Amino acid sequence: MLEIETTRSSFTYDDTRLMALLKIQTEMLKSIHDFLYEKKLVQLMPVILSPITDPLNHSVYDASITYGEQKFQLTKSMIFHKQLAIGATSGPGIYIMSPNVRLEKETMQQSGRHLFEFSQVDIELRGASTQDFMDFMEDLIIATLIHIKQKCSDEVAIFESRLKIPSKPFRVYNSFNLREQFGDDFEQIMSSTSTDFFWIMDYTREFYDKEDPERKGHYINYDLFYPYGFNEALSGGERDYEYKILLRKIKERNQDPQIFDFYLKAAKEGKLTSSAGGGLGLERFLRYILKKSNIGDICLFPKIPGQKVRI
Ligand code: ASN
Repeated sequence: MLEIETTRSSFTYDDTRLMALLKIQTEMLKSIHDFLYEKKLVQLMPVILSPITDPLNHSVYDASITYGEQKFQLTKSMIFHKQLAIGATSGPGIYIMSPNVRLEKETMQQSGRHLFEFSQVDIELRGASTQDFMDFMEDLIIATLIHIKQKCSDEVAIFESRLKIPSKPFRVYNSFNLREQFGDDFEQIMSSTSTDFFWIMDYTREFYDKEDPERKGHYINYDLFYPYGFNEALSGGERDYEYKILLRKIKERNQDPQIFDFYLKAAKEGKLTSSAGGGLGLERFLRYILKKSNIGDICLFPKIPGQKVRI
């Protein structure tokens, strides 16, 4: 018997449940890899330390270290590496099984879906539009759920979860309209009242997401949501990649362009290109598959904000 103390409660797995969990996780990862392989995407190794990382759209504690003369950030997402890699390679796209560290505020403990160390499959498609990427991800989600249903029905049953295979296309909403209708908690309200996956478009976000050239203050981006209250699955967008636009947006956010010098130099030299992408949280996908309200219950070694880590 292996006992794993997780978040709010002390959840104990016996061997059967732990092995079932890990088998489902293994098949989930295999299915994602197989799907991306079939689509001829190439895989990059993860970057864990970098002079720059995703500035994110919400505030987290600093996670930087100094090595020699240089300061590094622990990766919050590999967005800049994805853009540089897409600019430097050919083919339809790239992906990374990317470990990310985001030192979330303690209040995030209540969400049931936040880890301060987690992994996402981070994907970027060359020259893709929003529609291309959404279509691609819907196929990936459906293929993976079908695969798990075929390979792991006994294991899924142990968790008393039922897997419904969604059909395409998923419904699409606009964040401004939803906020007007439901207030600031619109994502949770929508997710809790939905029985199918859905997209929300047009979030005011980081400088690398593409601003709509025809509608100032609007963005060509998206989040994917789980039904039954499981909330956010993925965020991403089409990208801005032109030097002047990136520089303007960095300055508008009072960020220091100097910090992004290498990335901006690449943009100035025309080495970035048009793409769309996003990151699907892997622990969150597994949590949804097993319908666990607490993400700590599907991780062997969870890092829950505000909770002491034992190993
Ligand atoms: N991976 C996301 C993207 O591609 C960014 C993120 O995780 N914040 O847009």
